[in-house]
Amino acid sequence: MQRRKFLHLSSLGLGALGFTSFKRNGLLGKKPVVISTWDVGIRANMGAWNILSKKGNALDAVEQGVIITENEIVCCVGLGANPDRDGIVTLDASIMDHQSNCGSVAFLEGIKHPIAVARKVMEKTPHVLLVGEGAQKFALSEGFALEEKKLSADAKKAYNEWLKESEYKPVINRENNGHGPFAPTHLSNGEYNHDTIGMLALDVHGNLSGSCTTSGQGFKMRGRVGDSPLIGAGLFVDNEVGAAVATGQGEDIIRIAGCHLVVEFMRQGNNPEQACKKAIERLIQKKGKEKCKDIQVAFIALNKNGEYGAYALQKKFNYAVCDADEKNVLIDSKFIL
Ligand code: SD4
Repeated sequence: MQRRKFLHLSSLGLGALGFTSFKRNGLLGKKPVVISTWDVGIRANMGAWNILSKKGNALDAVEQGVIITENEIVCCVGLGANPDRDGIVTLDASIMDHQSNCGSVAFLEGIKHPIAVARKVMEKTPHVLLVGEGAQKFALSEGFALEEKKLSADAKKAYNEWLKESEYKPVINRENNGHGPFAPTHLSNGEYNHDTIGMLALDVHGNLSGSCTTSGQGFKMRGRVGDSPLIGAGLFVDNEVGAAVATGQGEDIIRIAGCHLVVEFMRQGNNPEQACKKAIERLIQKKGKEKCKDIQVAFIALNKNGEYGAYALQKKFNYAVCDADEKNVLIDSKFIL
């Protein structure tokens, strides 16, 4: 089931990653590694690797990595993403470092880089989570620009399409098959139906950090906040053990405190893949197999030794891994259903 696609960086026009100089320099300490959700992670990993390969720290790497995705209008993350039911894009993001410092923002409008605001919340406030108007006010006070309230062309098209039916019921975020009411009308290639990137990194100093940024579910109820900005649900880092980040149906990730659970399973001696699998099994146990058929939930995890793994409820979840040996590869996750 696990298939590795070796992506040729040159064919992607991405240039040299610095792997050779990394090897030549013979870095001491831990071998850095970065992993991230979905195939957009391939490009995001490049930004993170740029920092990790120069002995930079994991926190900078996970911030700069996902900023690349937030900048990509073609992706479902950031201000180019699908709006809520009122036609407004609202963003959630979180970040956590090796000292268990964390920061997040939720229901944030008009700011291009929520992950950078989340980091400011972590570093400059006594709080962990700022939401809505308060989060935006804080961002502006920190010098972030207020962007024009305008949907991207793709999001506008998808929203207009959704408005035809505008079924006002809880969203079934089926991210795995590209069909159904919330299918990826947003993108032309028909492959994507996800709105999130989560990233975990281990740096040469042996420290772990993680980040997660999302527009949440397209056409969600106004004010809805998912798992991504909730520490312990969408993201968790414990530098003694490992780190995990989630994607998929946020409500179901929250109900099992998913990422904290994955890290605790690693603490009990499971490797990252086993830990992710056990968390998915817990969800099935709580929710029932039948009700799990219409949702997707996936976790990726990285432990202190640089071992990584993932598990999903359904097929068609993949994640990108970048380290000095493997280069930058996309891996199809194992799944249960
Ligand atoms: C959420 N977990 O807001 C996010 C959605 C997601 O790919 O992961 N989409 O529920």
